[in-house]
Amino acid sequence: MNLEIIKAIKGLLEIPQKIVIIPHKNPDGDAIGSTLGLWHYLKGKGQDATIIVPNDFPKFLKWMPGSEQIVNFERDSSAAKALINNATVIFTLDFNHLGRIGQLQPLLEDSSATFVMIDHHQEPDNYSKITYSDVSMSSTCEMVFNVIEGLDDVESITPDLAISLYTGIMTDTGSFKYSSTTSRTHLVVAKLIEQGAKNTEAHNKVYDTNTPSRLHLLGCALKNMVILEEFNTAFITLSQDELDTYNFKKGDTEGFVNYGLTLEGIVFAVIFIENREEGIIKISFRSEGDFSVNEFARANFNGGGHTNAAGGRSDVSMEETINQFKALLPQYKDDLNA
Ligand SMILES: [Mn+2]
Repeated sequence: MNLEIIKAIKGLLEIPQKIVIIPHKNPDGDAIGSTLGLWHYLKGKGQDATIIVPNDFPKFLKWMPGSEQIVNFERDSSAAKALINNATVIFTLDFNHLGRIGQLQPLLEDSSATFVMIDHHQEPDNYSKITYSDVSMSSTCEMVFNVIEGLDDVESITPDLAISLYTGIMTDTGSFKYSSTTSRTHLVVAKLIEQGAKNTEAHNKVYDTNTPSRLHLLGCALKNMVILEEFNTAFITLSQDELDTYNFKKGDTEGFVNYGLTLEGIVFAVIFIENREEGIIKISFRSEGDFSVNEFARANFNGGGHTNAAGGRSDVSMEETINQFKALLPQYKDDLNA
C-alpha cells in the first residue's frame, strides 16, 4: 500500500489521541471486524479509542472480543456525542460517504478531528484527510491488516485482533469464495491464523446460528422467489407481514439474496424487503461476472456498493417497486445475457 498513507497514520499515532472509530449503519461482519481489529490495535499502542456504531449490529457478531464495549449511538447518543465532540482523530471504516452513517452524519460534519478513511467501496467522497481507498480489496479488514503491516506491527497482532480481522474477511468474501478473494487475501488469513485466530470457531459462531423461525423465514423467501429466465435474473420479496409471521430479528435475512445465484444460468439476484417502520423497501443486489450491480443500484435505486454486491432502497410500495424493477430489465438484457 501507499507509503504516504502509512507515514501519515504513523504521524497521527506518535502522540496520544482521542480516537473514535465508526463503521457504516447496519454494520456487517466486515464493519464490526475491521473496527474491532483497529480498536484492539490502537489500544495495544496505548491510545484512547472507542468504537461508535450508528445503530445495533446482529447477534451473530456479538461474541467478538471487545464487541461488548462498542457504543451504540441509538442507545447512548449523549455518550456518543461527547466522544465525537472530544475526538482528535476519527477513523471511518467500511464506507466512503457520510450519508452511510445515519444520524451520526451531522456530528461528523461538525467535528474538527482529523479524519482517516479505510474502505473498499467505489467512488469515495473526499471528507477525510487521510484516505486509504482501494476497491480491489476483499474487505476493509484486509486493509486494516495492510495498515498494521505497513506500521511494521504484524507480529504484535493478538488473538483477539486476529479473530476480528479474520471474521470480517470471512464474511465479506462469502468464506473466501467471491472473486475479490486473492492469493494475498489467503496470505493475510494465514498470518491471522498464525497469530491466534481460531478460524473454525469464527465459522461456527457466525454461520451455525440458525433459529427455527429464521429457517422458516428462509423457506418463505425461497417460496417467493421469481425466476426471470429471459434476463438470467431471480428475485425474492419479503413483506413486513411475512417478516412478522416468522418473528424476524435483525440479521435474519443475511445471505438470502445469494440463493438466486446458486441457480444455473442466473447472474443477477435481488431481494426486496419491506420495512414498514421506515416506509421503504430495502433492496440487496448480487451478481456473477461482469454485470455491475453497483451501477444498477446507483442508477435506479438510490444505492451502490461493489460490482457484484450492492444495496439500494425504494420509497414506493412493494408492488410498484417490483413493477419498476421488471420494467428496467429489458434495457439491461444484453448485459445480463453476455
Ligand atoms: Mn466491507
